Amino acid sequence: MAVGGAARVVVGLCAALTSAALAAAATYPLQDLSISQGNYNGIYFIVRDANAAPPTAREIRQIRENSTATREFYAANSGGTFDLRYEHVLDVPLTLNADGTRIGDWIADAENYVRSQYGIEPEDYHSNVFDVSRTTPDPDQGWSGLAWIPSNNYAVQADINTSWGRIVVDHELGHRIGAPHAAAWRNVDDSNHTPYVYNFERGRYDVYDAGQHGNQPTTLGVHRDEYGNPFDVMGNISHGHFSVHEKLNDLHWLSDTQAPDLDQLGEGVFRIYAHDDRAVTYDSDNDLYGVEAGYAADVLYGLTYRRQAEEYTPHRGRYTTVTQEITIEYRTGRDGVQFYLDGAILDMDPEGDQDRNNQERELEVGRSIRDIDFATSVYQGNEGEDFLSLNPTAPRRPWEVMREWYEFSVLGLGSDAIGSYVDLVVGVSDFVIENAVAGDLNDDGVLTTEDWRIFAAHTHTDVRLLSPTNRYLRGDLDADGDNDYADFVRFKNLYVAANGAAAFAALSAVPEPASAGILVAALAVTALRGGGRAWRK
Ligand SMILES: [Ca+2]
Ligand SMILES: [Ca+2]
Ligand SMILES: [Ca+2]
Ligand SMILES: [Ca+2]
Ligand SMILES: [Zn+2]
Repeated sequence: MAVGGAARVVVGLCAALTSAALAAAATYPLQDLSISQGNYNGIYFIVRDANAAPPTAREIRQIRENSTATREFYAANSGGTFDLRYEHVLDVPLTLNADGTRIGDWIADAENYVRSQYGIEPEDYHSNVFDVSRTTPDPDQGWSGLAWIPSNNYAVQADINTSWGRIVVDHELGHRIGAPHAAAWRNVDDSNHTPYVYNFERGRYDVYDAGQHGNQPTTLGVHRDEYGNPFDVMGNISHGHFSVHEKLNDLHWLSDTQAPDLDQLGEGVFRIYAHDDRAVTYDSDNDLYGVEAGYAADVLYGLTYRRQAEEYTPHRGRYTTVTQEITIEYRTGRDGVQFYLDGAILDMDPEGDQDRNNQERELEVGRSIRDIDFATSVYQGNEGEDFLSLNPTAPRRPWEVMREWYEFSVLGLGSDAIGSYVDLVVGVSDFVIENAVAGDLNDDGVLTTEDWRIFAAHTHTDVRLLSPTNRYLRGDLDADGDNDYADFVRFKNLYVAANGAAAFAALSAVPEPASAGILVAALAVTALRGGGRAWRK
């Protein structure tokens, strides 16, 4: 564990990279690199009843314009590595049922029509987009759009000329290239889900109450809402970018070096750039959409790590160890960082309510969270199931599940030539430090002259760039980012309480903070917090 080490500040790195980023030429997709990277052609099928009027030239022009919006969206998302143009926008009249619904194998009929009437092979194309807005939905049809995986087919029932229709077509194309739904962890308390927290003092589960228990991103029985991410086109409502988790794992638009494993980096201050602010550009000679500058190779667009936690396993009647994947990202214009657990966004913000559309999910600037504050013991509730009916055993305490953990503090926002960014402080803490004697700055369990030496050595230093634990270990006992007179008062009171006034007086033999020395006579006894760390909630 590296708590004692100086925090590594990697933000300075960026100055050198700026010029390189500026010099970089625009990025455009190459030919067919993979399903999600390359320059592709698709066919847009305008499916209609054989007796209805064919689409007008104006309607086809409108579809072309809408496809431009899709191409720009995908250029920005992919960092200029994916582009799908509709090579053909085709009128496809089919015989429909009397009520306007589609008959049995209508996709095969539509493809065969294109083969026979236009001499075009649909399977030679990356995407077959079926616009079925001119047909009637089936009575039990639950979808606005649908992708058949694996195949190149996806259908859109929504009107492509509306903003909803454009979300649907971009969402279905997302499935076509490998993206799953964008989920969220939500502590919904309704007829389907009852979230619980474990009351360690009383040895029982209590129904979660935000007012009483504070913000908890993953209560027991939490709902993993499959479409619940309000920022992501693969959720249900927005036209926002794919998440870093998807760009990394499913779409391969970002690499492991751009969203690296935090376990390999360790503690430090990390500058994470927004992954959703690439400026789009168009190459008219080659009819290609790309971006003015692709994702920079040597900056961070996110962080990832894996950790061991426990999950309740009903058929075993106990908690079992699981590996979780955490992803951290920043979106431009947001006021903090977003955390994802196994690809689903966590709610790190006590603001906002339980509405799935609420966008208060970030860990905001100025706030901190520890790894053990979320999801050390989890159970994903099934719809209509009450977690307590499973007679669950007690979870372990968070620091028993995780003996060592990260703590995150969001320092601030900014922007430079590369883009907008957030600075995130990452520290490591562990059970020993968490439970140590207050004022014990060398973490040996006792308050001695050695702790005073450390305190004195850091007097009047600025420790804001350190994690909460490392601030504390440098004498910032009141957690306001410095080691100053107020911290001295705390240290003195702790020391007197532990070793007596005479022992503290004897410390004058060792170096003492200058201003504190002057004011020593004026010290009043200040009410002390109980043994815990000042930054602890
Ligand atoms: Ca097809
Ligand atoms: Ca907020
Ligand atoms: Ca000590
Ligand atoms: Ca302080
Ligand atoms: Zn979907």
